[in-house]
Amino acid sequence: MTSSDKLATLDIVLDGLMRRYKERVPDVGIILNAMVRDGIVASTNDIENDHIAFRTMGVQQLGVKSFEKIFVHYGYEKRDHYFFESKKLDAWWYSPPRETDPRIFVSELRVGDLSEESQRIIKSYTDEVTSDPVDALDLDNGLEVDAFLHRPLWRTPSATDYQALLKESEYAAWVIYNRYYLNHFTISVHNLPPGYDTVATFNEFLEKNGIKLNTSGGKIKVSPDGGLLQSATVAEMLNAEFANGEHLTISGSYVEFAERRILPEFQNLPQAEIKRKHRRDGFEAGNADKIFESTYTTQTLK
Ligand code: OOG
Ligand code: NI
Repeated sequence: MTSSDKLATLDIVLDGLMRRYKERVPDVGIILNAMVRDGIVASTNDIENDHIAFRTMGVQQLGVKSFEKIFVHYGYEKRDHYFFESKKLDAWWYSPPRETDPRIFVSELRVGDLSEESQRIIKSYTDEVTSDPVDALDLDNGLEVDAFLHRPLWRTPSATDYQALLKESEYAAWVIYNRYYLNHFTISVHNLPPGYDTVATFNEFLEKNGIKLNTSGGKIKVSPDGGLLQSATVAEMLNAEFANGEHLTISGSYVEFAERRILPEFQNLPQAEIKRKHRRDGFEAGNADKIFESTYTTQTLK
């Protein structure tokens, strides 16, 4: 495959992710439509996707080292590692092959750090996957990869197992049910017109449109260098069907907003010359720690 074929395949995979995510998360349509209605963008195609995020289970045959093979194949490069001690998570971010593609943030539950009981529950599901499922995929077939990302890896969980996991790790419960569904996409606000080009002003627009924001650590999460400002919606609640036809209302996915400020060394460049590479890149552990809570009951039940 040539690299342009790989990029065409990446487009199929990203389109598939966004299509199903929009169906699952009504806030996406509400926000995009309001942006067009208010003339913030001429069309939704003009909205920059800063990054997308996935969650994984850190067991032998799954986790980041399995999942990342998909996007590394399309030209993504693995970058910094982040560690979240109290949430028992590791994460990495990946820089994209094209400036117009989203960055990718992938986290992984440190399953071995959980109680014996939670490990037993998780493994009763993940043990159904006996070898790395990504190795069995034809990564050059975009539709095959799209189908993989939206098909169950293990049996439908029981409501009891979901609730038991929720008590110890809300992240574990989220992944047992939602698997590789897109966790969020992120609107870059810094290239929007004045009045909407900061997280602070964009949050006002969101709240005027009835969108509920994650308040953990404050609505605006700011990196210590001041260059990366983020906010996020509270996850959409789903009426989810569990084993034996039981139903529970659980967290699905959410939407994030990012403002990447121009790096000090490029402060004097004319506005028209500013590209992605002139702005604060990467992620920030302190911000991420709070953004994870967009799917936690401390936010969704408030
Ligand atoms: C990811 C939370 C972190 C960011 O941009 O720092 C994050 C998650 O909720 O899985 O999205
Ligand atoms: Ni994010």
